[in-house]
Amino acid sequence: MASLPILCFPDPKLHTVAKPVQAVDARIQTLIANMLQTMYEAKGIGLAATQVDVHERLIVIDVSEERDQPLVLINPQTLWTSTETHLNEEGCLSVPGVYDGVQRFDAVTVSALNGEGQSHVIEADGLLAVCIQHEMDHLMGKVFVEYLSPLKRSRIKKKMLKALREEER
Ligand code: K2U
Ligand code: ZN
Repeated sequence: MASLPILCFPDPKLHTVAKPVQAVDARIQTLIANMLQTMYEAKGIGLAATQVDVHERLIVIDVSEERDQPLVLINPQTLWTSTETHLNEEGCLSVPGVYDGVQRFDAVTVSALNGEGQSHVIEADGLLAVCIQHEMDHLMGKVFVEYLSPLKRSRIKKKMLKALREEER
């Protein structure tokens, strides 16, 4: 297993629309293992393949307290969303140090393949529902800062580019 580098906003590669996974084969299963290691090491609760510069529809999530209940969603499709929504404070491994409110559906139902290629349906609410929506946005090339005002987004972009320049010095 290996930890993978995570793309940071405003890297344009984060805006790539992911393609469907064609086969849940050994390559994908290795990628799943590496994404889970990357997510746990970064203390995240979700990670989309887009964030590790692989543009296929694959998400890993673990919202459990003990960090021992990984969820794999391959080619996820939204089947249902609640009418109710709430504003939730979000962060993102691709935008470190930035947290802000995003309006999300309270509950969602999605279908996906698991790591063995079997189809499953997930009925999610609470933090899992928020995380699924956040990760599925990544697969569509959308980063949560795009829900914020242009002024906030511009300030975040400046902050991330400054941090990148300082890192490269
Ligand atoms: O996609 C990601 O970057 C992972 C997110 C998932 C998430 C975002 C918002 C709401 C729920 C889940 C991160 O795991 S959120 C927590 C976080 C953020 C920054 C750094 C470490 C952990
Ligand atoms: Zn994110």
